[in-house]
Amino acid sequence: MNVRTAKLIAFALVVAAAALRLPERVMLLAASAQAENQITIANNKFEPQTITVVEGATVTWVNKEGLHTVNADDGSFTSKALNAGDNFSHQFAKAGKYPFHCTFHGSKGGHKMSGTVVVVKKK
Ligand SMILES: [Cu+2]
Repeated sequence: MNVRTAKLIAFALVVAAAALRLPERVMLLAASAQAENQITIANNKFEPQTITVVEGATVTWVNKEGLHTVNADDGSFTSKALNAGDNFSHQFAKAGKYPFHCTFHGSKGGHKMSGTVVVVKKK
């Protein structure tokens, strides 16, 4: 083949590769949007410790290791004991501050393994 044909083929391959990668990028975008309302559980900590979400949002706790619980200090939500790989989700309908803790490694009032979900009104 001549140089011109080779260049055309190379160009077509680049376009095809870019087109094939598109669904992967869309999935990455979707994943990062979801991660916004996510709290990771690892090393006997909630990460982030404080999360701010909008009314109606669902927060998901993802347990990466150990045995933990997610209990609202006021009892408005309680998870079962979560093993590594388990998730827990709760939807927050009303604006307010929702402190929570792990019953095994923390306690009410922000002691040790604990965190806060701050729910703000929709604009
Ligand atoms: Cu714990």
